[in-house]
Amino acid sequence: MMEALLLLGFVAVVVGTVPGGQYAGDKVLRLKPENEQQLQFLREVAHTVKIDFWQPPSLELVTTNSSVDLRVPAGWVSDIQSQLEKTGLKHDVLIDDVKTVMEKQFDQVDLSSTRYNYEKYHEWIEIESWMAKIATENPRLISWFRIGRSYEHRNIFILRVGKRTGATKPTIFMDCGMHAREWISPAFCQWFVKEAVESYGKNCSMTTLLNNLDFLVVPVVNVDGYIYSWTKDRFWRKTRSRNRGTVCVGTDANRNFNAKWCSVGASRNPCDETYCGSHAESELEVKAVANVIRKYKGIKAYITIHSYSQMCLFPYSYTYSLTSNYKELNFIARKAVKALKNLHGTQYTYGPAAFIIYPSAGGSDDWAFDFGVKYSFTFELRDTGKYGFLLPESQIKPTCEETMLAINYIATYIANLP
Ligand code: 9B3
Ligand code: ZN
Ligand code: ZN
Ligand code: ZN
Repeated sequence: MMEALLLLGFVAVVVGTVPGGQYAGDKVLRLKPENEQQLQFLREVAHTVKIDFWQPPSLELVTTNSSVDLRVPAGWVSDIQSQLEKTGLKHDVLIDDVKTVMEKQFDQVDLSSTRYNYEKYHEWIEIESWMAKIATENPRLISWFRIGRSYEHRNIFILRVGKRTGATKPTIFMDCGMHAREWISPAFCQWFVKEAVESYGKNCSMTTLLNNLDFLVVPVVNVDGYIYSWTKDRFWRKTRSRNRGTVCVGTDANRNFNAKWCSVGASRNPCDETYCGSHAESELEVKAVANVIRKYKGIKAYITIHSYSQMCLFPYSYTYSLTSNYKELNFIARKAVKALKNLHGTQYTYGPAAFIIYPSAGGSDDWAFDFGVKYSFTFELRDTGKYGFLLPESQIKPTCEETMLAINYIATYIANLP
């Protein structure tokens, strides 16, 4: 018995240290519950097994006929698959072995040791020193500030990108990395800043944009979560703040904004992925973003970058009501996804989030909109589930290039407003 325990302990240690080892044999399944009975079955499974909801991020957001992507732990796969058959719940296997795909994620070789490689995913320390470097090397275009501290006392930085003119310019606020596991998001914010400095004075449309607009870019909002997704749990979504009366950690930053907070599509249970927090803006990271938007004069548009699903969303999420400028937002979203598609044919859906994904409150785009930033968008970048959060590095470039076209469309629209 003692030997068995020792062996178990040994296995646990080994599994815990191999990167991705803890996910060996895990599968990602896609299913479509078609009736209440199948939904009930899914609830029971989720109750007994710690399955990881990828899309949507929690059980509460699952409805009949919506598609659900789940990561099922290796030990439960055969059990759950056979139960699914019995219930008549059809499923596709999106990822056959999570560990294998996790390794494939880093499929880009680093050819240059001197230049920052924008086609790779970077850890927080690299991103932090990248910010300092790009800001000091481009003083006429970029300045950086600390906008707050994370729960674990790390600095949250913002880059202001745009030609210094002395006047206050119309400004576009863009944030990335609100959800830890959505790694393509910080990669895009970095790509955007790179494109800005490399194209200024060379590319006509980017030069005009930077002469007439400022961009406020937060490359990683949820710094603690991002680090945790690199070091402990690749599929971590929330912040890393401790909760009272439970061992469950973290709050969903995109349910913690003060927009009909926790009224729908969010959970009061700290153990859930969509936990809305103890109160609106309980998270320092959320407060930091909201404070900038409150205090900074001239913010005309808000853009937040997430993944995955390939969508361009706008308010509202917390209600099925349409905004007063619905027609204009829908027009902009349609044109933005059209521009995006032109490059590699990538298809995006677009519309008010409540209709297009799921109704949920406390989101940053809804809050910014109600605060007065009437051009407010959430992007869900690539892909549609083949790799999900494990989008390979070889897709960073095409993803960022096409997304640039959508952002460029929105920014040009804002610059040309009367
Ligand atoms: C969610 C909300 Cl609450 C919102 N206002 N806009 C977009 C979303 C979708 C993201 C989320 O937080 O679930 C996708 Se990762
Ligand atoms: Zn790196
Ligand atoms: Zn997200
Ligand atoms: Zn997402």
